[in-house]
Amino acid sequence: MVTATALVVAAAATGCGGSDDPTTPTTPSESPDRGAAESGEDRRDRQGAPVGDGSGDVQLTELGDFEQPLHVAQPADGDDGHVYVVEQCGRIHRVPVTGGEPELFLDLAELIVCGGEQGLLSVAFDPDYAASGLLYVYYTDTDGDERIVEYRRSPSMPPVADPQSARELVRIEDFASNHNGGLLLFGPDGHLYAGTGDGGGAGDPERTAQDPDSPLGKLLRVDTDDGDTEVAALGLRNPWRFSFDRETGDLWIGDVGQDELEEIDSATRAQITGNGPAPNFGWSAFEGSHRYNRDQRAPGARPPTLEYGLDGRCSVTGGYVVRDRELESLYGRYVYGDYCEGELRSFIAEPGGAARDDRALGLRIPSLSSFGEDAAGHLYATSLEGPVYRLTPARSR
Ligand SMILES: [Ca+2]
Repeated sequence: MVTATALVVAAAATGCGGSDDPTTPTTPSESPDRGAAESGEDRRDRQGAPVGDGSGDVQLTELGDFEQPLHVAQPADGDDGHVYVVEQCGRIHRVPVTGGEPELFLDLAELIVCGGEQGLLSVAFDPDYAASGLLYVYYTDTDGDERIVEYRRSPSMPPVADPQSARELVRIEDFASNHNGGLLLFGPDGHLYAGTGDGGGAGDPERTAQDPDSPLGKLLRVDTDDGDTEVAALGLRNPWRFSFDRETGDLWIGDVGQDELEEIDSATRAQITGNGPAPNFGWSAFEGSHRYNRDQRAPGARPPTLEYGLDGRCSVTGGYVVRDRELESLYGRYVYGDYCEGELRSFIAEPGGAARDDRALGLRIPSLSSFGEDAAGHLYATSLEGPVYRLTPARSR
């Protein structure tokens, strides 16, 4: 049962763009090109490989019902057919993909503050988790600061994380309850990446996003040995969810916007993991393609791959480039959605270029809080109202 109050609270969870600066009127931006239908022969990626038409043939298969779920992950070995569902208020459940009773894997409820955009925000498993038993969580602690902490699996069956094994890698002081980033993912180079928000308030008040010395407003590369961090990308407002294309290693970020524009940013694998300058996505010199803080400069800022105005939508939920061969209509397309509207959409994924053929899939998930991908490339989506889904081929008629 979802009450109106719960929805209002939930609406803040992903950094609802238009709501955090009441002094600035929300001005509808001009409607960005959402992509005209293209002929079949144009539906190819930059390597010339065919991609899906984005037209459907996909259904939502419910995995279970949880308390404010906002992330799904799985160790690289598939963990005997189990995925892990993260609940905002601090619990991680180990869940059979084929259905069945969830097992409580880790409970951090006493360590975190939960509500709005705060809480336990993601889990990532060491690429060698089967042998090492190491996993990493990102949460806002009871002081409202961000923490990245390592845990270790205990030898029990079913497996659980040992709460006594906590080893703090990163602690980031934060000045406001919103814009906390929150996703941990291992990249194609085997390093741990973390998305951080600009700290919060509205309009980048501390001017953190373009400050190379601030850990806020960044994509950070985290050394899991000593907790050292490097800036992998900057100029981000609240990169709530990002992903790496499992085939190309390219980076995709859903960066939650301020008053006018939600944006999806991208960069190639080489631009993120190579030795060149960290890609700059422009905030807060720019909101999407619009100039924003005129006292800020963003040298070499990259325009968004896609931006959209707040016509019933409020907060982008970044997704994945689909590499599940069973989802033929989505193959090679970037799937994303909006927290408020909940409509799943997709476009042809070419990092650095403008989105092509952006279109609705015909599925809607209210309070769409996150996407997730398992070790085999199957896609999941969570609703903060409870359900967790796997995207599966539509049943034959
Ligand atoms: Ca914050």
